[in-house]
Order: sequence, then structure tokens, then C-alpha cells
Amino acid sequence: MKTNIQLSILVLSALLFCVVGNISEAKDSSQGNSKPNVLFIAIDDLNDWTGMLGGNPQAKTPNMDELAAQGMVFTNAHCAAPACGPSRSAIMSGIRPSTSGNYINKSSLIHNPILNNSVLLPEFSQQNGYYVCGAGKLFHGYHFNYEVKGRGFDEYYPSKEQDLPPWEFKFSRPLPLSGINMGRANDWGPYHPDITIEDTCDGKTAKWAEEKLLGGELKEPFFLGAGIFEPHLPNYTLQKYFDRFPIDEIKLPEGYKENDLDDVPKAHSKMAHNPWLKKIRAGGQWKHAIQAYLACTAMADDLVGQIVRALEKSKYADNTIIVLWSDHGFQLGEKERWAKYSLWERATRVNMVWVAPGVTKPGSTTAKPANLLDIYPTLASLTGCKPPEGQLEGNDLSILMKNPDAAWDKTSVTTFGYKNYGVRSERYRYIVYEDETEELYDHTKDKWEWKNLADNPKYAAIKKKMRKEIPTHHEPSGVTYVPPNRNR
Ligand SMILES: [Ca+2]
Repeated sequence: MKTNIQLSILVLSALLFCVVGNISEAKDSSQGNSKPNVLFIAIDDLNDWTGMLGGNPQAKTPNMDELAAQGMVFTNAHCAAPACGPSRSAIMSGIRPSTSGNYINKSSLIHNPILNNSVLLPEFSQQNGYYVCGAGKLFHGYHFNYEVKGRGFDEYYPSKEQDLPPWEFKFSRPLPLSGINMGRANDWGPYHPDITIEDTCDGKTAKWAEEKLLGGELKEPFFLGAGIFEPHLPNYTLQKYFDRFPIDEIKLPEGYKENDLDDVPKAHSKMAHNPWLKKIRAGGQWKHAIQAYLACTAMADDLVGQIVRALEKSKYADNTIIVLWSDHGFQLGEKERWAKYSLWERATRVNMVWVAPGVTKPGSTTAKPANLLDIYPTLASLTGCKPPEGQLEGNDLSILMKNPDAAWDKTSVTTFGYKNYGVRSERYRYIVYEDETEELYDHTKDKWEWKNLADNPKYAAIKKKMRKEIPTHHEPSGVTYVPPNRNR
């Protein structure tokens, strides 16, 4: 039995513990406030036709280029997977598709135990004291709306079960505006003149972000995500954006070459493909479709400008990390495709810009290989938050931000479907498909990947070296899930 004195000591100890505990909580909280905020801007299906990546001189992206000039551009950055679903699952979990088995858009996130048991990036931010809010397309749509349902977010616009704000589908003529019947989801053309930018889905997302940033009432530190849907199809936007790209000045993609697939293994054709390019060309609409992609890219760029300007005007400007990324590239006819869904440069190369106060230097770039998988560990490093144990497979890019010439022996791996891999080094792209057929391109001589060198014995040692970068574990395809009324 404890004596009264012993009991008093216990009570005093408990009280002391509470006081010390409170002090240390207060200290944690004050440290928390010094953590940088994060502005996380995602753009859907935006390929390297941006000024900062120089993929097409016709493109007009002054706002993104200006943002890039304030920080660091990773000019050799690639997606973990060339489709919205698996690319974003990899970004949000920091886990490779080949580890999770989440390979295609139909792959479920929450019915995949590896992903479901991971700490997703919004949850990670929340667990580290961040106020987490977002709008628009950050996750793959049906992952967010039907599966994740706002997990890790304190607030979502329009709701935790609806990532995209409502669209005003008002047009001056009957659909399809393109004149080609590929369904409304794949159409393009101008909205009715009554529609303003603030009526559009993306305009609403940008407006929400602007108001949050200028409202001055965000709890700090915050993680604010804004996901712009264009230039993902349908490429509907305001007439003024089409007017920036007169149709008689549109050029076909420089990277297009007739018979480009002649030296490519047949395995590529097993990847999600569609007959759109054939339909577009048969309908005489190739230049019009390019014009629409450029117009929607210009709109996305204006909206990025709106969000970034709001941050600059806000009280958060000096203590906010900006990361802007696109989820994969897009082929506008190159290698006979109008799609992402391949392991070629046109589909894997992404935009990745970082502005990290006190870390990135204005106007810096690097061509060292980077991957969207690196976003999570890089944010963990820049915010000083300890990453979840044993989860993240990407690299900490802050090393290159501090010193663009730092030693960097990494490559960037893209996976699409079980056992299909593309590996990018500073110089080469190596592709190996499940059936062991291969491609190899030398980017110092062949930026459009026209000449497959895989069968040339001169490159045997290069191929062998690149092959070592391929993951050794190939998780079988996980459970698929497609919500009602969706087919992709
Ligand atoms: Ca996408």
C-alpha cells in the first residue's frame, strides 16, 4: 500500500509531467508555425509544350515560365506512370507502381492494401501539424471521389466527394464541336460567349485558391493544393484562348515522323491505345486539335498566374514552398498516338518547378533525372518532417536545389502495366516490355526518339547498365475498381 507521501509525490510528478508536457506541446506548436507552407499546383495532361521546357515554340505559357524563373526547373523529370491514376497514386503515396501493383487508371487505391496502408501525402502533412486543403484534380478523379474521399484533407472544394467544381457546358452549336464523334469527354472547341473564366471548372478552382490565399485566414502551416484539369480532354475553353493561336499558323508536331513505329517492338501496341489520331486525321482536324490543346494550355497558364499572384500578394509569400507539376506528358500525333499511355519521352516527360524560399536559386535548372515520385520525399525534407518509415521510394531533390551540380547517380523510371519499364538517364532512354523486347534512344542525337538503337551491338553495355535500374520486384496488378457509369 502506498503512503500518503508516496501518493503526494505521484500526484506532484503527474502535475509536473502535465506542465512539462504542455510546455513541450507549446514548443512543438511554435516550431510548427515556423514550418514553411506548401502550395501544391497540379496540371493535368500538360506535356513539355511549355516555354520553360521548350517542347513547342507555338505554346504560350508566360506565367509558368515566370514562376520557373523564380525557382528551379527540373528539365528531365518524368512520371512514375503515364496515366492519371497510377501517376497520382505514386505521387501521393511515394510508392512505385511496381511496388504497389497500381499500374493503370482502373487500379483501385483503397482496395490495394499497400497503398491503403500507406500514409498519403495529405495525411502526412496533416499528421505533421499542417492545415490541409485542396480543390480540383489532385488525385485521379474516381480515386478521390469514390475511394479516398478527402482522406487527409481538412477542407476540400467543392467537397470531399467531388474533386472537380461543376462545369458550365454551354455552347453556341451542338456537340461535338470538333465535328468528330469521339464523345463529349474527348471533344474540343470554344464555350458560348456568355461563359466567363470563373464559370469554368478550372476557373473556379483557381478562384478558390486565390480567395484562400488572399483571405488571410489560413491556419499555418498550410498545405494548399490546386489541381487544374485542362489541357486534359475535353479541350473546351474560351474563344479568346483559341484566338491566341490562329489556325493557319498551327504547325504539326515537330516530333512526328511517318513510319516512326517501323523499328519499335510490337509490345507497345498492347498498351492502352485508342484510334483517335486516325479519326482526327481522317476528319481533317489535326491542326484544330493541336490548336485546342495549345488554347487550353494557355488557359491553364493564366490560372497558374492567378494563383501564384495571389500568393505573392498574400502575407504567406515569403514562407511558402511552391511545387508545380503535371502528371505525365501527352502525344499529339507522335508515334501515331493521340494519348498518354506509352513509355516514350512524349508521354513521360513532365513539368516540375520548385520555388523553395532560401533553398532554390532563381533561374536555376537541372537536367539530372527526376521523377514525380520524388515530390513526397522532397517536401518532407524541405519542411523538416520525418518521412513515414520504409515507405518512400523517391529521391530528395533538395540536394539538387542546393547544388545543381551535386553528384547524382539516379535515373528516372516510368512503369506502365505489369513489367513494362522506361528508364531515363541524362543521356538515354531505355525501354523494356514484359516480353523482353527493347528500345534505346540517345537523346544527345535524337530528341524525338526516332531511331531505336536497341539492336545495335555497340550499345550492349549501355543497355546492360540501364537495365540495372529496373525494379527487381514486380508486384502483380492490384484489384481494379471502376465506379458506376465510368469506363476508364
Ligand atoms: Ca492526366
